[in-house]
Amino acid sequence: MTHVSARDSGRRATPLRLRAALVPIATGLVTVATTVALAASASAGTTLGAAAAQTGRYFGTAVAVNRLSDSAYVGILNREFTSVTAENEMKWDATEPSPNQFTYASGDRLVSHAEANGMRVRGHTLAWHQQQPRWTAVLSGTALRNAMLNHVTQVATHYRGRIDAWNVVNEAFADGGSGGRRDSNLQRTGDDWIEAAFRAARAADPGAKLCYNDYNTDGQNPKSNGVYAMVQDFKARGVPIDCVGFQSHFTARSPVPSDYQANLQRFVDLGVEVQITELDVEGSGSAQADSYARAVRACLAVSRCTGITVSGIRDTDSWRSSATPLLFDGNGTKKPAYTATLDALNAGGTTVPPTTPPAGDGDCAASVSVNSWSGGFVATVTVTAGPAGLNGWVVNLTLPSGATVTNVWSAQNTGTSGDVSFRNVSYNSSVGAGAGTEFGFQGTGNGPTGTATCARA
Ligand code: 9MR
Repeated sequence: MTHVSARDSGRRATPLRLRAALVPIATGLVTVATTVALAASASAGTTLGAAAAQTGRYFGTAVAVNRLSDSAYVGILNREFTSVTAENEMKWDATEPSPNQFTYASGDRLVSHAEANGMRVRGHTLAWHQQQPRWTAVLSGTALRNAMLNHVTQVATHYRGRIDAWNVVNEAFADGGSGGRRDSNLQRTGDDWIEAAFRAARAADPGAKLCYNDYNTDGQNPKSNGVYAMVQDFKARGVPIDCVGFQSHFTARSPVPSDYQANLQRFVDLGVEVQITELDVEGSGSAQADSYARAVRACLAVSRCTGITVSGIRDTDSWRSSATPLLFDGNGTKKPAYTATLDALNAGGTTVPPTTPPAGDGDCAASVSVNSWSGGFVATVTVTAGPAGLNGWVVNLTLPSGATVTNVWSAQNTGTSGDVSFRNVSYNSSVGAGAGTEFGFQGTGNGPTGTATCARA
């Protein structure tokens, strides 16, 4: 049994709202890119989300789900932001309070809110040494490794098709000069725990971008060098990693590093996307505003720095509220840091490429299971819809030479050898957001082993 999965590479490169507006007038990805560039020079965005969208980026915030009943909070959230990250609600302690007993109510509430408002979701976080449920404390070795992998699989499967990017592993590197891994119960299960988590996440949700996320990695230093070496190694060995998140918690003692942009760029040069994931800046007034602007400019100068997330909305929402680190004060009034951020976004920068290979994801994902015998095979293909759902889909794959399709069910094929495409039939054209449908085919020769792509049709 081989398992092949792949994603179309166009989807959330451009934020949903902007994409919806562009689709009717754009005939191809190149046209989309041109249109975005023109939009950037034609008018300034009046919200953070709209301003970031001009260069194909999202602007997100961490959300505490219990604040979704605060209308002032939700008003700012819906007006300004195009992506959300659960502040605590998708962590291991929140989602699996007892072994193999999962509670998704709070996380689901956030994902539904995001979908209803055209926002993307960054999942946070599948495997972390902190905020683990109490029951993991007595586990070690294989038992802990298996518990972690089950957690990753269950949670990523639950949210399959609804997550733009997962922070699969959070904060696994040590502070200080070693450049090595942090000691933790997960680390003590073996150095390969991180790649095992990434492989499990990919199998569970092939449409989500998979990221490593950490703090104090914003500039080039021993810790970020350690993460860099890991990403380089993962890329060389085919471990699925698509992105690196830079938390970017800045204080007077730990300001925006002068080589921030260069550091983001060196990771991009390894073939991953980067994102700023928990941006906040201790302080006030113009000093704080300048730091925000510098951080935004660094991301916008890196074409595959695809989005920025701040650590909350109002200073009073921050888990370190005494540092007044956010863009809105406790009354929801825009601070100088807000204006500096908006201005920096409107000043433009590189445009995010509309396709983000190799880690992009599509309106849908196709994963193929192949059962082979000598001389023939049966392939079962699962089509999973993205957050917008589907009303028609097409899956393309390539058969190895000598293979021929002899029989197809629940889809209509064009071609029987080489490049073959499979379209929905009438009863399975409509697939709800995050839901899946299956079709299959039988053939002579060897079954497909390469990537299968799925697209809206
Ligand atoms: O914002 C989170 C706060 O509400 C929690 O009390 C805290 C507990 O560890 O975690 C905060 O978020 C962390 C994030 O998940 C990862 N990066 C560092 C943040 C502070 O630890």
